[in-house]
Amino acid sequence: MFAKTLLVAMGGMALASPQDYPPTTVPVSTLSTVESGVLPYLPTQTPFTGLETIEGAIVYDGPVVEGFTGPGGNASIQNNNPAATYVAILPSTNFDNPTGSLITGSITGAANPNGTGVLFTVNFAGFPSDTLYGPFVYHVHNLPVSSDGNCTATMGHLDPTDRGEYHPCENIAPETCQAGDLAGKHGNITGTTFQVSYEELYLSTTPGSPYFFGDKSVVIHSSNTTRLTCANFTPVATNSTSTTGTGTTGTASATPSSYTGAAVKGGVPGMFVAVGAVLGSLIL
Ligand SMILES: *[C@@H]1O[C@H](CO)[C@@H](O)[C@H](O)[C@H]1NC(C)=O
Ligand SMILES: *[C@@H]1O[C@H](CO)[C@@H](O)[C@H](O)[C@H]1NC(C)=O
Ligand SMILES: *[C@@H]1O[C@H](CO)[C@@H](O)[C@H](O)[C@H]1NC(C)=O
Ligand SMILES: *[C@@H]1O[C@H](CO)[C@@H](O)[C@H](O)[C@H]1NC(C)=O
Ligand SMILES: *[C@@H]1O[C@H](CO)[C@@H](O)[C@H](O)[C@H]1NC(C)=O
Ligand SMILES: *[C@@H]1O[C@H](CO)[C@@H](O)[C@H](O)[C@H]1NC(C)=O
Ligand SMILES: [Cu+2]
Repeated sequence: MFAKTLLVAMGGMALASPQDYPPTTVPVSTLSTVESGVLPYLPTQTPFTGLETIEGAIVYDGPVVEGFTGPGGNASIQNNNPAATYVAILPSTNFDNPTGSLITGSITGAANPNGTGVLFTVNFAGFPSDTLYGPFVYHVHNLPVSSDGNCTATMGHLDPTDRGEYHPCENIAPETCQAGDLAGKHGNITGTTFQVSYEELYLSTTPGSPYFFGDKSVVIHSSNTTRLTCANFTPVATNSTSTTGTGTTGTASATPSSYTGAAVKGGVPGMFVAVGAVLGSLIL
């Protein structure tokens, strides 16, 4: 079932509209084991009677636990990031559009010029009623979107420390959060448009780093975790003299969490290679 997602040519894909995708029905499934990327490790004394998930994401979070981390400990600040910029442009058809409101826009991540972390610029628009469907959340997900635009196939959040998502991210301690949990660290989406810029210290522009986001995707969810739309990050050509954007080959070294209907974690065998292409004269 992973064949489609393992060999995906990323170049220019975010610019192409996926086919008119059949609306998905998103059933709630009960996660009955703690051995999942969603809920990796709980203290043994914690009673666990199962948890409702949609597409592998928790519908109702557990309690905030100050300083909670997964077995990988805290995320580390990403230094020496090479100059590179990646953009994810939302497609012209949303994956799942229960509200009829087309979410558009892009998210751009550029290595901080001093090498520490990534500077993100987020420009999203077209959100439906926040009261009815929000707050909306967005994350970097483990795998790129397949060519049919299926956001479910992006699997779970980029989570190199294996924190899981049961205990919500505390934005005052971003190092404890899933590296890909941008909404958790930098704020949810409320309102019909969303424009924000921030420095994200726990993502990398180094291909092959477990914290590398440039060959992955962004997914936007409604408050019940339904995946509304998604797009791949692709390299943007820059005038940098580094190797940026010249057909960069990104290799994911972390084993992505794998979500089947029941959100059970399994290994995706082998590595996947995403072939990037130069997106010249892209206007942001
Ligand atoms: C992670 O960081 C938090 C907050 O700074 C701290 O309380 C906790 O002890 C750290 N955990 C580990 C495993 O280093
Ligand atoms: C989740 O919310 C969407 C609207 O964002 C709605 O269409 C869908 O039915 C909800 N799913 C469940 C399982 O409640
Ligand atoms: C780089 O700049 C950021 C502020 O944008 C700062 O937080 C960080 O410490 C700086 N890193 C270095 C290595 O100077
Ligand atoms: C989308 O991908 C998921 C996970 O790979 C799969 O279970 C589902 O059937 C796919 N949906 C469609 C409509 O192809
Ligand atoms: C962000 O939105 C999610 C999903 O709607 C919600 O569970 C969470 O409590 C919100 N977080 C904050 C800090 O408001
Ligand atoms: C990049 O190079 C092009 C063509 O050489 C030039 O027009 C443009 O101003 C440069 N952009 C930056 C940010 O230096
Ligand atoms: Cu997500």
